[in-house]
This record gives sequence, structure tokens and C-alpha cells, in this order.
Amino acid sequence: MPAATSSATLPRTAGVLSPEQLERFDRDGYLVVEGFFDDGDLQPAIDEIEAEVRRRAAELVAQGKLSRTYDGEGFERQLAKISAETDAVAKSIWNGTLCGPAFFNLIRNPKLLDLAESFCGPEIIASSVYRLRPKIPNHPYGAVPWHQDSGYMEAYCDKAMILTVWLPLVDATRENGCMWVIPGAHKTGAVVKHGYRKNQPYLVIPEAELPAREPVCVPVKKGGALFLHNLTPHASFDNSTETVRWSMDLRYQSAALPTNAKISRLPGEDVPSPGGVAPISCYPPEADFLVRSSARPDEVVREAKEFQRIRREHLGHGVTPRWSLLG
Ligand SMILES: O=C(O)CCC(=O)C(=O)O
Repeated sequence: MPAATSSATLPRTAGVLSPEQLERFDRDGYLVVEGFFDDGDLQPAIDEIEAEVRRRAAELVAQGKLSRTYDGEGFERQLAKISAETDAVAKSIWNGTLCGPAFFNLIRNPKLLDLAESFCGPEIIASSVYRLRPKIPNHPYGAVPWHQDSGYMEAYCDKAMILTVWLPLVDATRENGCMWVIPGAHKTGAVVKHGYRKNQPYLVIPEAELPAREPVCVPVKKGGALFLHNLTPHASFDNSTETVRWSMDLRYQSAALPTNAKISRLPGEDVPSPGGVAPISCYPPEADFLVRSSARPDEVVREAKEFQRIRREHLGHGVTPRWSLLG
């Protein structure tokens, strides 16, 4: 593994990036902003997660599947202790299954939306493709192989700008499995070949297809955020510590792009449906929703209950098959 560390780490901004930061993002395809969030931004989501871990652990104890709940071990340790006995709790909260009010408020955090506006413009769609990732020590699900986020999406969105915001809820370090990126690789404007490996949950870029550039290790402290272009190859490796590397990743795009959000269309936003299936979206399995708009403010989702309803009632369908099993 190369030893480089991130060179694109810049100090706190108020949510809007400086020209230098925008230039770095454009050049490298990623940017770290330390101190982007304060505790007040993150703690409600952490509280929501902790309550859910406690609730699910208590259920398992009652069913005789866990010896104790490990309450009192703290956010970074409790799930690691539980997972040494069973991975049922970790697996059940992985991905987008938690969608409480604090998660909704984090997704529409005004600082975050100010920043997303720099990349996506003023009409902002948030995606339900947000993930909560408790990277458990030495758990096979923990490592995420090299991929571009666009590899998971419809090919007709390959040229679209979709911003990923990766935010650690604890300090993310090389040891606990922080992110790695390949800087500048997004500049080709292309999605490289991906594929599946048998019994693996993630897409992977085969070794021979990886851009010939040195990967960079990107540690980010709690409160910081890593902003990623959708064509930037990234990965994360094992957690060799005894604590959980908690993180979330959120995604934003312009409302002018294909989206399954139930919004009225503005002139110029009539996105044609490539297969005649409407509505089309960059990631059809999950629901999009409008989080900021001056052109159609009445359609902005402002209530957590509405956010939950949209997600629950979404009739998703799979992404058009694009990749095959690798040998
Ligand atoms: O959090 C991780 O370890 C991987 C995240 C990731 O691959 C993503 O956000 O696309």
C-alpha cells in the first residue's frame, strides 16, 4: 500500500468553498475540509444511531442471541463488542435503513447545501443513496474495493456531476480504514470497467483497469468532510483497531439531471427518458427528493415524516445491468 497522505486538506470554511478549494476539487476530484461540521451538526445523528444500536442489542439479548447489550461502552466501542458475538446489529443498520429526523436534518444541513450548491447549482436533489457505515474491526464487509460511484449508477448519468459527501462520525485514520482516492483520475470523464466478484457485495475496478496514478490515503477527523467527484476512484481497507469507524456518505445532484424526485419541471429540465421508462433517475432503486430550491420552494421536502414516506413508498427498480462477474 502506498504511503502517501492527503495533500488536499484545507481549513474550515463557512460552507462555501474558496476559489482555491474549488480549483483543488476540479484538479484532484476530491477535497477534504476539516472542521466543516461542529458537534451540534453531528451529535443528533450519533444519538439516533446509539439509540438504535441499544434497541437492537436489547432485542437480541431478549432472544438469547447476545450475552449483553454492552451499554456504557460508548459509541466507538459498543458495536465492536456486540459484533464480536454477532454481526446482526451491524448488518441491520448498514446502508440506508436508518432514516430518522436527525439523519434527515444532516442531509439538509444548510452548510452542506451551501457547499453542494457550488457543484450542483441552486436546485438541489438529495439522494436516498446515503449510507451509514459502521466499519467493524476485522469484518469482511468493512473493506470497500476500488470503484467510482458512477459505476453503480445508470450509464446515462456518467457525465453528470453528482457530489458525494463522506463524513466520519469518529476520527477516520489509516488504521481504522479511512478512505483512499486516486487523485485526478476523474479528468478522463469516463467510467472505467467495473465488475462483481463472487459472493462479494461490492463492485470493483479490476486491477488492470485502475488508473496508473498513486493512490492517496485520506484521514479525516470527526467534524471534517471529504467531498468526492462521482468519477473519482476510491476505496477503503480493513479496520485493524478495536473500535468502529463510523461514517456516512451522502449524495447531491442538480434537479436538472435525471431524477425520480416528484418535482415539476422547469424549462430546459426536460430530461429525455432513454428507455421510455419514466421517471428515469441516476440511481433508480432509491428515492430522490428536493432539498433546496428557489424556483419551486413548495416542493422542497422539509419534514422528516415526508422524507420517510417518500423513501418507504418509492417503487424502485434495478439499475440497467452494466457489469459482469469477474473471473
Ligand atoms: O466508507 C467507506 O468505507 C466507503 C465509502 C464509499 O465507497 C462511498 O462512499 O462510495
